Amino acid sequence: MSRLIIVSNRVSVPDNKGAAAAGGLAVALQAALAERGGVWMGWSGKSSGDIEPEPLVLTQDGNITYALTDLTQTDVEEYYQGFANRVLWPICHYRLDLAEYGRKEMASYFRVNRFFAHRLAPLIEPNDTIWVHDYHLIPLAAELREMGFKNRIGFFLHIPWPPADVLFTMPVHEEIMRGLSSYDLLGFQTKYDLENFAGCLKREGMGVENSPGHFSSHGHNFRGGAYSIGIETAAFAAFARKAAAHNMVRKARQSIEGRDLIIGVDRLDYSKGITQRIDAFERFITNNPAHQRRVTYLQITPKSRSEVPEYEAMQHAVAEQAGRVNGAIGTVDWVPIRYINRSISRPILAGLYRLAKVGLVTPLRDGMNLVAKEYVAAQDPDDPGVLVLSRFAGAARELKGALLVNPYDVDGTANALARSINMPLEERRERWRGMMDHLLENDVSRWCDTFLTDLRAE
Ligand code: ADQ
Repeated sequence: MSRLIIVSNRVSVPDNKGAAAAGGLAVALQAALAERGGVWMGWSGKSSGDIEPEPLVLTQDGNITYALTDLTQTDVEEYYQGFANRVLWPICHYRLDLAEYGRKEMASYFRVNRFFAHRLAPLIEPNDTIWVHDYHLIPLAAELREMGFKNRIGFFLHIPWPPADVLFTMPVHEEIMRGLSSYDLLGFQTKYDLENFAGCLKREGMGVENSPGHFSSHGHNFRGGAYSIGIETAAFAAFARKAAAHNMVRKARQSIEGRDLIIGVDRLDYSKGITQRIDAFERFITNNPAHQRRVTYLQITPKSRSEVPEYEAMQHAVAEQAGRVNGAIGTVDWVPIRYINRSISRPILAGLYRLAKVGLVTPLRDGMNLVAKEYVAAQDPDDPGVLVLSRFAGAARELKGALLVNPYDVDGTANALARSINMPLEERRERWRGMMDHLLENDVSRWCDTFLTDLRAE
């Protein structure tokens, strides 16, 4: 079996907290690396200021080498905060209004990808399989090909791929499409994303689809497929079963005092639909006064990308909105919304999901959304809660037992909340069982194996 090289913007270097601290994706990739031996390369998250970063810092753990590089402050601002997070992220989430395109950010994006390729090159052996992750590193394969590497190189996109009319608003869309054409296999979360990609290739004759999933473009033949990412279902369910004993979970149970719990868990990001969700919760209470004082909505939202202005503005907006709604519908003995800005360990998160009668997952657009899957995996089989899920999350293609909602439709989401709180046990069990069986079968290890098997196939 050939060695594996994984390249992603950020790298999950194991620490002494062990697997419980890492998310399912990190655990699955580490397992794939441990099985085959190999390298995981990426950005350290640190800036080298205005001097050229030092050589890669290598850390050996068994047969895995972790290889980290710093980036100059200019590249942190222009490549990461700039092009990746203020151009590609909003465009891939259909937010043209938020895209801040600039030539120097674009130049930095391509420059950092070339820099990554040059740093990685000495570690690559002829038979290695290379797997590149996510929108930060689209041009990496083209850079490696330019340097003469003939290895099999695959790419997985964790976020949505937009239709041509959206993508083409980005002035460098053709370079981005050319970058994708240098891979052997492109993985998308859903077949809708794959169809959008095929549409982008065909629209202005940049490429052709020779047969389903087989493309030619910019002088290369390559394949594309839908590989829906999963979670570590069985391990997460085990966390949830054991979590009742955790102090924090016990306290949470006491504090809801027999009320029904609705839970939302998201990074603070405009794609997650948090403000629309708070509106829907308020509407649910005003339309259903019988539920006043009988439910608590817990929204757990760690800050993210605070250095990007749109995210900073959102921190204030969401906190203010939660405060306003609490003021408007709360009573002296009832705080309707508990809003927490902290990261929570996975075992405790699993316990909180299990306490909740409703998992409210309503992104405006999401590649997959693992919270939806985690919520399902954490439920008590005898008394499972109900997943209310946005139809615009990739997970909606798989989780057929969820109540699907349009997050832009505040009344519709409020009605789904009412329906889920009142759903009979039998229906809850039936909806949950189908989803859980699906998640047990299609877990993150299977996703990883399937992608790598297809990447290695000629
Ligand atoms: P994200 O946009 O980060 O991922 P998501 O899939 O929901 O979105 O994953 C978030 C992860 O962070 C989950 O595992 C969740 O448990 C964790 N998390 C969120 N809030 C937390 C908190 N307060 N404390 C601890 N953990 C918390 C991107 C894409 C998604 C895609 C994933 C994986 O945007 O669409 O599903 O990659 O491919």
